[in-house]
Amino acid sequence: MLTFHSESTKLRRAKTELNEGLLMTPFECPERVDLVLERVRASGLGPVQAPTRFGLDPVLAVHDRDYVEFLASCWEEWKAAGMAGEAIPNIWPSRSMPGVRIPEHIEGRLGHYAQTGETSICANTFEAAEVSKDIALSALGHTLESGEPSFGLCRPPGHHASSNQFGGYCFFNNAAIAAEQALKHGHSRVAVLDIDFHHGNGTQEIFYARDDVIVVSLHGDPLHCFPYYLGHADETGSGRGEGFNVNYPMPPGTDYARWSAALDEGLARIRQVGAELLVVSLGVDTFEHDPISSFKLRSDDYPDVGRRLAALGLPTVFLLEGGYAVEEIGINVVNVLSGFDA
Ligand code: SP5
Ligand code: ZN
Repeated sequence: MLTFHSESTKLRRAKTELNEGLLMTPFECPERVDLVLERVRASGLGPVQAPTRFGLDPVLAVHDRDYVEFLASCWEEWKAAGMAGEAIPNIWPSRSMPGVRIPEHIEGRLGHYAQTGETSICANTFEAAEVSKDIALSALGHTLESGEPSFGLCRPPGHHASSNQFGGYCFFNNAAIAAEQALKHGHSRVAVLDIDFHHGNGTQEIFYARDDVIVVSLHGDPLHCFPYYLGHADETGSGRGEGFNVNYPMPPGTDYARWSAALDEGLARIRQVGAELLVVSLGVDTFEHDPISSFKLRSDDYPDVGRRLAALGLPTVFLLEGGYAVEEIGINVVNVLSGFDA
C-alpha cells in the first residue's frame, strides 16, 4: 500500500492544550507522525510518497469561505492583538446569547469559529492543515487512478471539523474533502467509515442531509465521551439523507468482541447502499492504553479490522485521525493497514 506523507505536517507544534483544568502539552503532537512513519517503513507496507498540492478549492467544497479565511489569518490577528499565549477560545455564542453577528475582535471571532476549548491555534496551524488535506487528496487521487488502497498520514486530523468550526484538534475535514472529491471524479456514492474512538461530528454535520455520502461512525457513547453533544444512535440523517448517517455509540470499556460486531453491522449497511469507494477515518485511540480514551482494543485486534474492511472489496483510502502519545500508535495503524493488504 502506498503511504502519503510530508514533514510539513509537523509545522504545527502547539504548546498548550486545556485538559483537566491544566494547560498541558497537546496529545496531538508532531511526534505521532514520526511514530507512524517509522512503523510504515519498518514493516515494509510499501513506498512513501510526497503529496501534491491541490489549493483551496476542494476545501471550499466542504467548508465555508469565511471559516477558511478565519483560519488563514487567526494567528497573525491574535498576535497583532497583543496576546501572550496561543489562541485558546474562551467565549462562545451560548444558548442564552445565541450569536448571529460575528464580532470583529479576534477573541470573539475565535469563539465563533470554535467548537471546543482544548484546541489552540498557533503558528503554522493553517499551513499544516493545508498539507494534511493535500495528503488526503493525494491518497484519494492514487486510489482513484489505480484502484489500489492508499494511506494518508494526515496531521492535523479532520473528523471533528465541521463546515464552519474547528475543534478536537481538527481544522480541515480531510475525510469529507476526499469524499467530496471522489464524487466530483464521477462516483455516485461514497462511504466514510469513522473508526476513531471519538464521534466524527464534523463529518456527520457536513453530510447529514445527503444520500451521496453515507457516514458510519463507531465511537464512545457521547453521554460519557467527547464530543459529548453529537453521536447518538438516533441521529440517522435528515431529508434525503435519512438512513445515510449511522452511529454506533458504545460504552467506556468496550472490547473488540462488541466493537467488531458493530463494525460488521456498519460494513453491511455500506454494502447495502452500494457505496463505490470507502474513505476510512482511521483513528487508533480505541487502543486499550490510549491516554484520553476508554475502549479496550488490543494491538493484535487491529489486523482483523483491516481484514474485515478488505472484505468489502471497495477501493479504499485510509486517512489518519486520532491515536495518542504511545509507542503503539505506529504499530496499531500499520496493523490495520497490513491486515487490509494481507
Ligand atoms: C481527532 C481526535 O481524536 N480528537 C479528539 C479530541 C479530544 N479532545 C478532548 C479530550 C478530553 C480528554 N479528557 C480526558 C480525561 C481522561 N481522564
Ligand atoms: Zn479520536
